[in-house]
Amino acid sequence: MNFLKHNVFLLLLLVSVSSYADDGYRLWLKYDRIADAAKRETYARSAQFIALNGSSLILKTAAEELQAGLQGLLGKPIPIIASAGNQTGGILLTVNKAANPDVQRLNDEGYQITNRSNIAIAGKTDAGVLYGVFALLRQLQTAQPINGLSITSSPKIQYRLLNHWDNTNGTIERGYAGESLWKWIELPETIDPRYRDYARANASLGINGTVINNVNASARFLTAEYLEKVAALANVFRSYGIRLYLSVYFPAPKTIGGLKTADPLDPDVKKWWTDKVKEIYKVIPDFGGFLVKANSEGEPGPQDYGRDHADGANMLAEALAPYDGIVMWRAFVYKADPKADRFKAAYEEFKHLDGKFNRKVIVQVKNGPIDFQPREPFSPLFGNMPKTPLAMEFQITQEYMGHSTNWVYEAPLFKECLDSDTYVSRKGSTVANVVDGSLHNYPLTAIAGVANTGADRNWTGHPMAQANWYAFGRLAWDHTLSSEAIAREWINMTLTQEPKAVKTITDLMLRSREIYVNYNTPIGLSRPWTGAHFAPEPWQNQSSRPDWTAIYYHRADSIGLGFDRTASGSNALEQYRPEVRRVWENAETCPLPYLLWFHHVPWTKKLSTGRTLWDELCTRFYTGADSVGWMQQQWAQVKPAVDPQLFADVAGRLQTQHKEAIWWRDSWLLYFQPFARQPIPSPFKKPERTLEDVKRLSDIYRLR
Ligand code: GCW
Repeated sequence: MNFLKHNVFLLLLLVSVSSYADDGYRLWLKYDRIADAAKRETYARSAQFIALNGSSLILKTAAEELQAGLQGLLGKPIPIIASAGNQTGGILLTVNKAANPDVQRLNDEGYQITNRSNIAIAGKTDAGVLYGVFALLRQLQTAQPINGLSITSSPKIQYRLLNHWDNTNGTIERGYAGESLWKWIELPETIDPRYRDYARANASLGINGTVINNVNASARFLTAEYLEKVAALANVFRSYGIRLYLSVYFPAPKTIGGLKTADPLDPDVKKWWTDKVKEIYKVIPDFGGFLVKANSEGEPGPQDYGRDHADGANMLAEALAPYDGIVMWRAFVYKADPKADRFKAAYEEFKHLDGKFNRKVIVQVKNGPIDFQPREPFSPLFGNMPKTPLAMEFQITQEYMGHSTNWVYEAPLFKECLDSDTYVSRKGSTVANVVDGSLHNYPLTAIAGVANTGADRNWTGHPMAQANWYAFGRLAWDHTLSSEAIAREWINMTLTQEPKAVKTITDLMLRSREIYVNYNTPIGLSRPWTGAHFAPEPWQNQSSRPDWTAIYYHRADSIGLGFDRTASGSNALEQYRPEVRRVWENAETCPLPYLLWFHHVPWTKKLSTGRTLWDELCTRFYTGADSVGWMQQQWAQVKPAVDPQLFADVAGRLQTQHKEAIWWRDSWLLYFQPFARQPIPSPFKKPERTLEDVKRLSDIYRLR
């Protein structure tokens, strides 16, 4: 009796845990039992066993993931068997190299899923099968029909990576979800189970690589002691098809190698790197390669020795030559030149090196020319380096996007860049087609997302920021997916399947980025000055370098606002193709979202909306901030359909977001108003505080 009581209690506890306290840890891989019994039964008829044809590490992972997922969704155990024989109604996992012509058409990591007498998941490699397993689970998780299922899918980009800006001391540069996931002190002896959960979340999206340390790199990662720790992580990631990469500190041969120089053309330096690479592959046989930030923001690099980026990158590529590893060399560079336009820097330093890089080098370019702003035009390097593979670098972590208190769904931002037309050779030469290699026939293709993960229980700080990790991974696999489709998928797997709530949350997500831009940097404003990248400080005019002030970017004066990048200004527009340039260089045809990126516009100028610049700015800032109120109302409506703990968490963050949106609005407008000499137009009520008030607030936020 006691036993029974105890178990009933446990059962109740379990039920209440699974239906009420969602701490977000399980991400989109929840696998809760499908509530609809008929649906469950239909699925179960096609999932009576898993036949595993093969024994590799990754195939084993695939079978186990499928088994665990089905057990959860169907509520019963599914056996893994070696061969189906004549049995039907099961799931076959096969690496199919020769037989099936459809599989032949896949690329190495692609998969095919068919459902005839059995569900067959096939790929050319075991990784393909693993991705197929997650695709099938996604079908079931999102309640899709599986009868007659026939899906083939191949990733459009080869290297799909997260970049972690994690430091040896456990901090994360621009991380808003707690400390680093990697516990360097405990490694390699203690393996936190979370490393595996991290790997499976990534693999479920098709992410196949991860750079585990900050691009502002510590040389320590290349020491034998740290390599042992790093190798322990690689061992975990391997079974999920994820390769590990390291960011390197360019002068490491000096700092840890005892050499007098780190000159990339010096024979001793070359030898040091060759030996180091050998040492790395001894402990990590599938090591992915290096990511390098050099001669950027004070990081040393080849230019310190009179060499260029290609010299530096090629030296590392040569050291990697005997192995299957690559170099991702970042193009995020800009000099402290008061006369220069930071916008032009990457192009100026890299364009002339096109064709000079070793075949193992990919140049990694941020989506925009400046620095992960809420909205930027695409970097002019895309389309202008036909002989050098370019990787896309997006930022998932919300450095300029309101950290962990602002709900911003980033897929629309990623898509806006990927879908931009570079006009390289014909209409339709999108940035995505540059990055996926189809436009210039790149031999290597890559996409990276600066991770938003940390040791917070829910991984990403803001629970809704999980969707940004998700969206990055899904787009890295297939950039043609729509923001809406990805949002729906994620919501169905993660939050709720109640149709009205799904619709409401999808709407919220799709509008969230535009709302943020409106109260943060409307009409093409930007704000990449130093500090926490959080407090709005348009008045900031002092710094060690001009491009680390606010006034450098917005250029407000008594005439108008915005950075003139036409021929009468910095002429950055000349870096784009004529078709792009012609539209953007004319203030009449330049789309409003980019206007202040390229033009210094008079306060009184009438814009296409019929309002003057000043009135338009006010309208954007006010409606943007008010829209957060709308977000709050919408969120309130989904309360019955989502987990209470999650509901309360998001509701709290939305309250903060609202406060911050008003703060942003007031700061910009109170600062600009004396230049514009205009009243806040009706129907908007003028800010209740003064410029001094908001300045004080910013100071408080900057105090550490
Ligand atoms: O956006 C800036 C960040 C730096 C970062 C740098 C970069 C890792 O403020 O924190 O450094 O970009 O991308 O290298």
